[in-house]
Amino acid sequence: MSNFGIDDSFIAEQNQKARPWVEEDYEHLTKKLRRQNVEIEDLVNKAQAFRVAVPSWGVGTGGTRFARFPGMGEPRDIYEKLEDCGTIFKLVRSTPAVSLHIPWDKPDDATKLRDFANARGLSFDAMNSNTFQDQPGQKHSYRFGSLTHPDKAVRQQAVEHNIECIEIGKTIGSKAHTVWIGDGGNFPGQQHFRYALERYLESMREIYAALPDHWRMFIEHKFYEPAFYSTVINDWGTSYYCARELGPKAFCLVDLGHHAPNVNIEMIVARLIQFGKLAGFHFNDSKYGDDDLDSGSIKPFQLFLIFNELVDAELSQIANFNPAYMLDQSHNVTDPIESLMMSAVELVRAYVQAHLIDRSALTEAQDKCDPLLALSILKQAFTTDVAPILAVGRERAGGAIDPIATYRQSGYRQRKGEERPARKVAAASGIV
Ligand SMILES: [Mn+2]
Repeated sequence: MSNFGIDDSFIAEQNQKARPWVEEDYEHLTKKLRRQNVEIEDLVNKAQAFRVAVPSWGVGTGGTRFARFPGMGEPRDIYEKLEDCGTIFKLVRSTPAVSLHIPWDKPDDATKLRDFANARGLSFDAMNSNTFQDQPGQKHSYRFGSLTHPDKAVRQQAVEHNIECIEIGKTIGSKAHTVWIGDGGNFPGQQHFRYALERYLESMREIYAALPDHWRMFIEHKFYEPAFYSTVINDWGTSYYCARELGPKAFCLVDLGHHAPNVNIEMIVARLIQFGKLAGFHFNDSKYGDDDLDSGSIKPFQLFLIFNELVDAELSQIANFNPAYMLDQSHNVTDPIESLMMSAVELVRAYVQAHLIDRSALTEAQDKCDPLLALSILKQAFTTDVAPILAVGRERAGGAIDPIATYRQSGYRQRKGEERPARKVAAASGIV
């Protein structure tokens, strides 16, 4: 049985309906930007060049520690997850890479998996290990930690798992390995802070030694949860220290949800860029904690300010500046495909808007100590509606002018509901 997919002619047909407004708005925006000495075609090129990876676990419905409400036609294995990732890529065009989580996505045959993905135009982004939960048949438990556990045998098991992830990654064409651990303590006195960090470095050195030459290692910090009193890799400073200790292939990954409320994340980004250790991002948004809400849904201005730093580094041609972008969200009440598409679009929007900032005027305002003018220069870029640029960029690349409307019109989810009757055991829904 061949599975349903949205074909190019359907997308083209849907695009025809939207073309009149796109053309009108694009023409208007062309004139508006020209008054600011900005050539709109340059921004379309920027929009088309932007890439963000989709996490395999993002296409399944997420959950909280209270409950999970499965959606219709959820993917039941890694092949069905890739099918959904392929659909997202087809409509938005900015998401050609998928990030796997092992063992959730452990392939029976890694070569077959790679070929399946490649046939859909997909490639593989960073690998992700999982030592924050126990798997069936596992010899040692991670209940009290993994890479930092006091027992050497537990640490060794966790190290070997990470090396296994790298081995799978080599076959499927991945070039990075992300390590996030839930290790920490729930009570004062439970863990010796210095010893735990020493053990972390000892374990990570073994994993680092298994990295192929052209690979990068991403260290993901998080200030709390699942440990509620202390976490071993709790902030960017600790992450930076470890990345420096490990060597030139180790970098610091920023997950937007992994900071205390109101922390100036864009400044952390600037620091890591300056120190040459920015790995990239796990994009999401949050209101209270690690909420894993859709990117740009709560603090779009913060997202823009982060991209301001990224674009500033890009335009300054900072050496070895090559951040990896990935979405890391939990879709509890929406269709995951719709959320991921909208989030990918929000990132391109912030990226294009950041390219609209008049940087020489901003530098002048900074040098003349004019905060009001500096802010107004940022706001002018942030309040410019770049939707026509994004729509034209997608359409020219064969994607949808309106990805959500086209997706809904296609009946994809209903068809998957028929093709994928729910299995008794639901897929793991953890999000990091
Ligand atoms: Mn993350």
